[in-house]
Formats: sequence, structure tokens, C-alpha cells
Amino acid sequence: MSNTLATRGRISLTRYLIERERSADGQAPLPPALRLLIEVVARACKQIAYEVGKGALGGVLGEAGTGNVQGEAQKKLDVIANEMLLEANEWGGHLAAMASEEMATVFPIPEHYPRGEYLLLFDPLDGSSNIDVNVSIGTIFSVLRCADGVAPGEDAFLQTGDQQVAAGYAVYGPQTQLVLTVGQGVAVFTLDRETHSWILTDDHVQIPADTQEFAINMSNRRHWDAPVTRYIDELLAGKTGPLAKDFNMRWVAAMVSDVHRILTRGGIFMYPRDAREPEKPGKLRLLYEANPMSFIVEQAGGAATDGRTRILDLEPTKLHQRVAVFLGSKNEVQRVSGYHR
Ligand code: AFP
Repeated sequence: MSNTLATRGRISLTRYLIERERSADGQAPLPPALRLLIEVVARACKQIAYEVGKGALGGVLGEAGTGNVQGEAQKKLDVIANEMLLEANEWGGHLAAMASEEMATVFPIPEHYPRGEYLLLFDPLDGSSNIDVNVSIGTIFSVLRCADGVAPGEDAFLQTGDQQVAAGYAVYGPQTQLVLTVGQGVAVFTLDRETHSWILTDDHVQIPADTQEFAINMSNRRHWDAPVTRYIDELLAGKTGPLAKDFNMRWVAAMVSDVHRILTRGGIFMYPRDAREPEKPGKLRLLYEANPMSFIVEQAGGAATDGRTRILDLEPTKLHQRVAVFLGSKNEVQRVSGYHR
């Protein structure tokens, strides 16, 4: 808990954003339309949190009986969360279009609604394989600007991650939390389930540069490239190896949860490319998973690469393109990236 909060009492998300809007501390003020966008997304995440919490009682578990553009079977909650985000955002006048992991093509704002300057991308329910076993899941979102005069089609979304104006995620776990950056550091809000408000609980998130904890799906070891195998073997060698310290391992299989742990206590998260599908550069999607998470991690003092290149510098060519991801404590991300180079 940073001392700012201790002296200011309960700060709601709305107050936090309005104070950013009036920013007098030399930081770029937050445009009101962007404040509205973030509040609408945060409200939709609250709705999703309540649906998630119903579980079997709400008939939201199991498969939807449909597939998505990724070739994955959709869970009911994938579809429910996607529809909640579309419905919440399509009429407000703050967006030009939306894109989602669950939709093959871009969703332009319907003609009968006003259009705005922002583009919203999201993974409506990240960690779907955890839904039916009651393990944390989340929602990831990213906000870009639609350049003046540019039609809000797929090409408008193909911007490097450093063009993001905001990014965040909600994590539906023992606590329901919203993590947000507008390029001025990282703030964490916790859902007060009695007043149904997002309340600021940390506004100076910092990732330690060093760590003794790593996150990777070890079952893929035989499929990794040599630099990854070398690095992981050094971590496993602990005190007896070149890194001269022991490491712990965690793998939640929901990126939001592994990233949240890293924001909270440090660590390195890795999803490298592997030989199972050599034509794919990785499993995670660049535009609505890697880019928003990399923006947040860098704003908290961490680093994020695809093994060689800073993720926020990667030039996208397709809406659903995938990327390898190494992110978290800066010194470890630099070490494993150095092995690739
Ligand atoms: P699902 O949404 O299909 O469960 O995938 C989640 C995810 O994209 C990411 O959130 C996890 O870090 C990663 O995949 C887990 O992948 P593995 O299931 O291969 O470990």
C-alpha cells in the first residue's frame, strides 16, 4: 500500500481518472472520452466478474458448442464476456471499432450510434481452460487511437504496441481486481462487492529488477529452442549453477494471473515459440494479449521481449498474429533475451 493512498482514503476509479484528467503534475491530462472508455470497460468487467462468480449456478460453465478464429472451442463464458464488452461499448460514442480474440473480423460501431476516435481490443476471457476447474481467469484490454480519416478496418488496428494510449486487465480470483495504465505508471483497483465500486488499492506498482521465481509450461520443454532450454536449465540448477541462487516455479495457465503475480512480487513469465507448430512464432496473440501486458509491465519498471525484440516495437501485420513472450523482472528478461541474440 503506497503512502499516497494511506493519506487520501478511498479513491474510486472515477475519481482517479478525473484527477488524471485534471493532471497538474506535468503529466499529459486524460481526455474525457478516454476516461469514459475506461469507465465503460471497467463496468463491463464488473458484469463479467458477477457472471464468472455464478459458476454452475448460472449455467455459464462448459463449452458453447462453437469455435473461434483461433480454431479453439469456445467456452460459454468466452461468448458471454465478449457480448458484454461489445454491448457496453458500442453505443457510447467513444469508439470507432472493436476487435476481439473471439471475433474473426473487426466490429465497426453500428451506423446508428455515434463514432469516436478510439479503437478497443480485448481478450474477453483469458485462461478459458481454467473456467470449469475454478482457477483464476481474466479480461485483457488495449486502447489505440484511430488516425483521423482512417477507416476503422483491420489495418487501423495494426499499430505498434507503443502507440497504445491505455491498457489493462481484470483478474477474477479470490479478489476481483482491475489493473490499469494510461502511460503514467500502473494502478490497481479492488472491487468492493458491497458498494460495487472499483477502489484504488495500489498506485505505485513496481516490478523488482531481480527475481527468484519463473513461470513457464514445463511440459513443452522438448519443443523449445536452445536458448530457452539453456536458460531454464540454469534456473533449475539454482545455487549449484551459474545463477548461484535457487528459483521457484509457478504456472497458472492464465496470463492475467501469472502477470498479476509478477506485478505484485516480481518474476519472469515465458511462452516461447516451440516446434509443435513451427510456423507459429508463439501461442499468445500480439495485439490483445502481449501488447497490453507489455505496456503494463514496462510502466511498472519491467521488460518484455519476444526473445530478441522489445514487444512494443513489433510491427503487426495481422489482427490475430501470435508472438513469443518473455516478460517481467528486467534483469532476467534481458538475460534470456541475450541468449537468443
Ligand atoms: P486459454 O484462454 O485457451 O486457456 O489460453 C490461455 C493462454 O492464452 C494464456 O492466458 C496462458 O498463459 C496460456 O494460454 C496457457 O497455455 P498452456 O495451456 O499451453 O499452458
